[in-house]
Amino acid sequence: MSGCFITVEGIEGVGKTTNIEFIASLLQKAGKELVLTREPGGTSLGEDVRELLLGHKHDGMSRDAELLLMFAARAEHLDKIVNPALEEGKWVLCDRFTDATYAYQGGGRGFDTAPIEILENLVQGELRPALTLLLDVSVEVGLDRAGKRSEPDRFEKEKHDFFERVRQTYLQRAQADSQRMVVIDASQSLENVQSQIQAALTDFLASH
Ligand code: T5A
Repeated sequence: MSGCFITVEGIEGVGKTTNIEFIASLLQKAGKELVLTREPGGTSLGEDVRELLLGHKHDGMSRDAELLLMFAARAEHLDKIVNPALEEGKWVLCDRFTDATYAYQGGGRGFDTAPIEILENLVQGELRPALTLLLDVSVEVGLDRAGKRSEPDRFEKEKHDFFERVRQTYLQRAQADSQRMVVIDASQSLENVQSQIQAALTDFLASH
């Protein structure tokens, strides 16, 4: 038996961390044995790579190095956490995955889709999320929320235009793959956001 892979995406401050425990609790109530994880990170090596990517020690890192570090962390994460859990029939809920690479390194940094697809196929084989919840807010709201919470990391230091391209890339991907990606209007109150999430999960669980 194989499990099910669900991801949560969106720009900075959209509410992924706030909502992920809620999503986990809904899946557990539905009787799913769940592994909760995140990218970049999720393993010892991946968390070290996360430090390199988000910290300021390597401000000005080349975009090639950034892209390859994302996929290096992902390769380890798939090998150690995600694939073993799915093979055991568990459900895996992941805070960000390869849609973030298309959005940040593709839309944000300007990489063509082709090199990202090559790395995606190399590192993931056929694995793709079965469901992706895309939490969407305007860049103004997202950055305002993120700024109130903590000091800006290496990505959060980017300018408004960068996040606008990230957001638009996410929305274009959702439009092109609407069976898998469900857009949640995360500008609403937390209660409203969670009822949209619950509706999307109820639909998904009815067929899985
Ligand atoms: N990255 C990642 C890439 O470039 N490529 C990749 O392939 C991958 C995997 C990771 C960074 O790495 C980049 C993208 C990222 O820049 P991260 O920590 O995973 O960083 O992601 P962040 O977006 O930085 O996480 P944040 O914690 O900033 O944002 P969240 O988790 O979306 O937001 P959250 O839940 O912390 O909420 C922010 C604030 O808003 C409030 C919360 O209480 C909190 O204070 N809030 C609301 N307020 C009002 N109404 C609501 N509905 C609210 N929901 C939340």
